[in-house]
Amino acid sequence: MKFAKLALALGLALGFASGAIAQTTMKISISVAQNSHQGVAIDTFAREVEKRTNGRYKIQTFYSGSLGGERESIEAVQLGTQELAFSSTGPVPNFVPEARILDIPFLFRDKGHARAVLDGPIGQEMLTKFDSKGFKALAWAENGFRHMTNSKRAVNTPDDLKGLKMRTMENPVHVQAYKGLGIVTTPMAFPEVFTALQQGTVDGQENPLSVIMAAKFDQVQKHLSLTGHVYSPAIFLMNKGSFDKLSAADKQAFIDAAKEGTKANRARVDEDDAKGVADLRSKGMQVVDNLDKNRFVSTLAPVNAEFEKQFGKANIERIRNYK
Ligand code: EAX
Repeated sequence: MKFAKLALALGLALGFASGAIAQTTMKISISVAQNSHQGVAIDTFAREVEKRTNGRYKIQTFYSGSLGGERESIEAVQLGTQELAFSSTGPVPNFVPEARILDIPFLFRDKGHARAVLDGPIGQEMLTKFDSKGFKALAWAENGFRHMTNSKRAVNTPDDLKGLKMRTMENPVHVQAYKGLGIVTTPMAFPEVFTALQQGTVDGQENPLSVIMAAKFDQVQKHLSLTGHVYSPAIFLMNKGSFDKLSAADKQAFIDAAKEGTKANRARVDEDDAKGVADLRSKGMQVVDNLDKNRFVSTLAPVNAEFEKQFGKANIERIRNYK
């Protein structure tokens, strides 16, 4: 026992002397709670970075918007006051306009389609668009298919959305589309949403089941409609300067750690999607799970024509038809 302690002390002393355990600490943040698909993403990432760099890099994790909302976190990463952030693509187009195309409603058939596009050439090429804006985009991950909730009425058809005041993400594509559905849009950072719903500043909001559960929106929203109107990607972002300072091996370690984070994140989204409706019903929400999506798609036809002009029909088709 004594010997072990002595050996440990000696080892530590030598380690310090040779600088072998010099440690750099970096921050990563999310806007939702730790017990969520995003929490497992950054917790896994932090663990894997430490493991893969033999503890030379330590990742401090921040949850629930404690360092600010997603736009603020991305800004901080761009400036370098925070090394890393994990975010939905909500505010991303304000930094990297090329990413707008991913937030078009009814673009992806299902999660398998979205994951294949993001992991394939289209998604991987888009990751490189972040470089010139001060970011290293380490990997795509997932926020999930978004569904609508509100405190006023059951939403069965697009007509039921007319005049509903809904919080939206600070995302120009969402705002344009939701206006096309007759929604009164109120862009707002996520950390303010619960209070806005509670106080009735807005009637509703839209988010994946993972977020609705993690944020306990069932406490302030009565109706949920499984609109699945848009797929919400997520992304691991790092300050470009911080990334460039890493050795080649450490760069790879960070990228691989992010990929592990994505695996854990997607598995949790699948779990949440499987149990979400039953869970939210048991907490008192009234759920419309059989709406006719085609009616929403056709209501959005004029907006979609606009998107085809803005982003190029061929670019949209390339994503739609990706197998
Ligand atoms: O990233 O702002 C949003 O609605 C996001 O979906 C949420 O913060 C999770």
